Amino acid sequence: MMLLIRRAEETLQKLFLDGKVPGFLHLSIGQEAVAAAVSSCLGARDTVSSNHRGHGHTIAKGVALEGFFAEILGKATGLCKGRGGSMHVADLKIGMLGANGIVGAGIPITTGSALALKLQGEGHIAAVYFGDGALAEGVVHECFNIAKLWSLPVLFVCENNGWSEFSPTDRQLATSLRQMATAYGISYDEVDGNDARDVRASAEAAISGMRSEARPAILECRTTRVRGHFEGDKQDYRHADEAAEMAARDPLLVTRRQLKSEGVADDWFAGLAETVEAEIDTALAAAFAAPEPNPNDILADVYTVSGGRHG
Ligand SMILES: Cc1ncc(C[n+]2csc(CCOP(=O)(O)OP(=O)(O)O)c2C)c(N)n1
Repeated sequence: MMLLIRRAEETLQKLFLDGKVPGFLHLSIGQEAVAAAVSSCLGARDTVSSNHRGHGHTIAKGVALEGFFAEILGKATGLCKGRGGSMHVADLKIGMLGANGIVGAGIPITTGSALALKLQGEGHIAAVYFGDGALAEGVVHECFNIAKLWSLPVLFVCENNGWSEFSPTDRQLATSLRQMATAYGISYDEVDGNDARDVRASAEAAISGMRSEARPAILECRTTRVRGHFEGDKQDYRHADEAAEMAARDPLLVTRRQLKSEGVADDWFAGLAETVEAEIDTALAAAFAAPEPNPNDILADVYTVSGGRHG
């Protein structure tokens, strides 16, 4: 899964350079272990939502790659008819409530979903991925409060990569997520977000508890944003030695080292790379072959303030 996410994003990166991707592109390269490990603990009826760096979360939840690429390329067959693009991919069929360009906005959506899942009483949970930049948003506090007060099964997954656009976290946050968790009485764990096994062990423990007894949990994953805030960001605000540190902590290499030490052969990795490549090639070819949206449909699914509906 981590390799699929990495290769899908590297593919998008090239397409963006060729001018084939409309809008902005925020890549999650270096953060793949969080999405892959958390999603490996989720079932089809569990829900997730995400932020502007959401490709990995969407792919890990099980999106059909063809519709995913078509969406980002703005095609009519995209999961949101090509209207959302990279920052707003949603697919309710798989429980993906949406990526979101507004920092922190996925958090109340997911908390609401957790309330619905609790009322259904079938043990499903909701998970939300957000960055450390969201921690200074007021809505985070409101959701921590209500999730604790109403015992909602929501897993708050913070991908703490130390950056919020071009500012380090400590320039904008007066406290820490650990202290916030203590203040709200929500169970909390901090893991190495670049070690998929570490993330999975913690997510699994939290989620299994949440299924039997609805309650919130917070998981803080220390991770690395390898690319700039968006594609094209020159990153001249970063120290040169950060790149070497990030390379050593690459989550794909961490997992590869773990598997190799357990005897997994090089051939297996080569076979996996081929399978992933073929999957991406097939999906991308279909997305490119898909039709552009019809301009006559521009008002379809648009709601007006007067309550009328076009289309
Ligand atoms: C409410 C709101 N404020 C500001 C912005 C502009 N903005 C976009 S991304 C971002 C920083 C996000 O940092 P973080 O949440 O840590 O995620 P990361 O990019 O590090 O993955 C900001 C401030 C926004 N999109 N929404």
